[in-house]
Amino acid sequence: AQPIYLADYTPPAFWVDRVELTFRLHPTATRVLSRVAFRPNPDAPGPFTLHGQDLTLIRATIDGNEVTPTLTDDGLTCPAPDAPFVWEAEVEINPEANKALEGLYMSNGMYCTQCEAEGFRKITYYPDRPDVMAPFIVRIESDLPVLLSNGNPAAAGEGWAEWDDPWPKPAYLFALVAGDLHAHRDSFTTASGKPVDLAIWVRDGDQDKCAFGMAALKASMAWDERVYGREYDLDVFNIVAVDDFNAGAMENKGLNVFNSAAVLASPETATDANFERIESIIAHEYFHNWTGNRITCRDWFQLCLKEGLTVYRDQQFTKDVRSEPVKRIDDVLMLRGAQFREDGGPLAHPVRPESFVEINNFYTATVYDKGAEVIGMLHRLVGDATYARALDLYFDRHDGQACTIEDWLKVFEDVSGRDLTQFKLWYSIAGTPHVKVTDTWADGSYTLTFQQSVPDTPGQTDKPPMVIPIAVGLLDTDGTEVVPTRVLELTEARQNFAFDGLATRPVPSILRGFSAPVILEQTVPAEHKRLLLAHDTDPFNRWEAGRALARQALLAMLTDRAAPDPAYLEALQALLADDSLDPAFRALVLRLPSQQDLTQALFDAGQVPDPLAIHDALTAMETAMATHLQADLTASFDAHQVPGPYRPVAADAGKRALANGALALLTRTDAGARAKVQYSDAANMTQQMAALSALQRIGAASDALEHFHSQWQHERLVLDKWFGLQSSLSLPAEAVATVRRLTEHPDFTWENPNRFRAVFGGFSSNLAGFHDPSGDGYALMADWLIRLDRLNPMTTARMTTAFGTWKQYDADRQALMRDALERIALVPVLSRDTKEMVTRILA
Ligand code: DPP
Ligand code: ZN
Repeated sequence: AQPIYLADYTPPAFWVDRVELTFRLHPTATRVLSRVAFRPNPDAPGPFTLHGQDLTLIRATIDGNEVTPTLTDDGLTCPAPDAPFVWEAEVEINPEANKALEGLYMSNGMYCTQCEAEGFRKITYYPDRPDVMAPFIVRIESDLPVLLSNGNPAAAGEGWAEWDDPWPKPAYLFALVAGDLHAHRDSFTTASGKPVDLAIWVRDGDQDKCAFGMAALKASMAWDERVYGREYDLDVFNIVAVDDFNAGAMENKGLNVFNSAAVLASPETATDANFERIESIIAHEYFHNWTGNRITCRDWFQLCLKEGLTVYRDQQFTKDVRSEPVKRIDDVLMLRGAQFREDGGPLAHPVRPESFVEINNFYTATVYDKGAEVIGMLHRLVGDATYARALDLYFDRHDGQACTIEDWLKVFEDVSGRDLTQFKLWYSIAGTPHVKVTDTWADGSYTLTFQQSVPDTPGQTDKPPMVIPIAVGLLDTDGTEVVPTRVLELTEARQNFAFDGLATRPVPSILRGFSAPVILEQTVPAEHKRLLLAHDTDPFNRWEAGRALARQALLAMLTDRAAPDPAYLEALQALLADDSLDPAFRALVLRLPSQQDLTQALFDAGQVPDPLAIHDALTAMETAMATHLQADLTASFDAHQVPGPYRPVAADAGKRALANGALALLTRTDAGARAKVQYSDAANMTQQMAALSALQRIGAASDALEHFHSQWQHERLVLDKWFGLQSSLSLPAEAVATVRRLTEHPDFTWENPNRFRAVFGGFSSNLAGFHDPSGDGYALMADWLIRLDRLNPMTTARMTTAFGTWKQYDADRQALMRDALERIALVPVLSRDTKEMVTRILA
């Protein structure tokens, strides 16, 4: 397959004015009738071509006259008038055979679609590109009781229903659902007084898991009105939960389709973390109605235009409804864990990629999360008022259009008067910038010197300096803030910033709030880290200082066989007992860097990470924490039990997070005594899972696991947790055997992406298990990726990232991983998706 280049973009040769579709649903032989009004584009004349894939063409007409199109590799072409005309076609498709879960497919007897990015071409012949936007009218014929599509309900009768979506949309936002579904209903009145009927559609038995999602939807609708001035624009908003889904959720106009794991929740079956994730995904998909649907992407290279902005908006929403500092820390953990890792390896690519073979491979942490960081920096640089004016202008100027990053930046330039040429590099330069900082003190003047550089990435070397907003504050050595936060704009390769009029040499707090997605290199004495941990007014940097102390202590254990640093333990002790601090924040401070973080830290320090040694160091540190902080952890555990009925609110969740963080540590030295009690007493999934995880981490969970399986064997989402917990937390020596055993379990329904990801996503996060020196973990993963690729290329390709850091390891492991990757690459009928990924990883 040939790559496609951003530079080759040409507008469509034909526009579409109107689409009418009729679906005669049948599990193995669905007929799709299309009637599409085309109009030649005078600005880009060219042949009439339509995309199509896995379709059986029954007949086609142009203006009522039968035509015989020429079928091509990716669709068809046909002579067409040089004037507006109506194309009609009838095709047959087989939803039941569609296990790739793109296009129209079946999941537990229900029909469902997924069209982003290029799934619509598996439904009918059409210009399946986002810059072709049109209103859709859809008729569904089926005996199933619930028949849904985009837009407003138009008419319905026995065995049919019609839907009318007046807002022009690209084909990737098309959706159809048909099934025996039950509605959880509510309503919302928009700011201008328009009523909207809301429904979450689920399978029988899931009705009790919708209330939280519905509340989140209403909160999102109100928030988007209040903060961005954006009202909803249809009479109905439907959400459907589907069990078989490749991603989290999809923002189809008026008919969002959700992975059931991303919407269904009850206190008994979902954890605090699940509730929070559901809230943010509901918000994300709802916010797409304006940032994605009303204003969409011109081409798939512009994916970050909608995704970066919508992630940024859902992050803002969560900060508003929960805790701002805690959300910022969570997001940075995510960014460093996934995006920095991607940016530092063979899969690095710019926020706006310039070429791809398969677009599905670019729904990445870089496009989404670094894309959101770039918008955060822009917001920080121009300030709140200008940001708000720029967004208003964006919505005014581009409503109904398919846009580019150039359009997006132009509204900021027009509103702020700034030249954003250098800032735009954030969209085209891959790799995480390194910012080295040094300081000097002379005559009451304190100077910070920054040096920036961006490492080489595949296809990119010798990178120019970027615009990097660096939020800085200064403390004195008693911990009093002497200079409040100020945003320095680093634009040169090397730049000084002076602070005058200080009485004594200050302690700097740099990159407050993680004001830019960069790797900060600074030599900070341990006593300054402790000072910042105790006193910084910026909660992010407070946490960051604790994190740095933990990392330093762990690296000393790994490289110098040092004992766990008592000064670190003391600093933690003070923090644990500080009841003025949000328990959720304390829970985050208590959490050690992950195996992934330490792997990266060792690699950055020029060493070869040993997964087993990293696992052992973390265990030793946790044991030391449990021993030295036993009284404090016990007090925290006791003081943060939440009595009464479970509520998924941030305040309660924070207390549970702190108590359960303490529990995990205490379990290291009490042989699981507390965790076993909590497991038996647990009245909600948060408490039950926390206890089970703590037991699994010390290898003492077998009884509880058996109990858990029998309790929850009929709740598929809970069963995913049972699989995931074992693959991700099994002790290193047992992990490969455990995963193999899980794949032989009768409940391992591997064609279901959630179940597959629970086992193999969990396994790939269990670094000491996955990187077993025998290479058995790699071989097992490769076997299953090869197997899944025949059915589901999208999920397979994403899971190949388990091998994405192979070059960081020792020669033996590298050779074993390369073998596994080459074995995948050599499969004769490998999908384009997986082929592109393994080729990039191996390059
Ligand atoms: N467009 C979707 C989302 O990010 C991807 N499935 O919301
Ligand atoms: Zn999105």
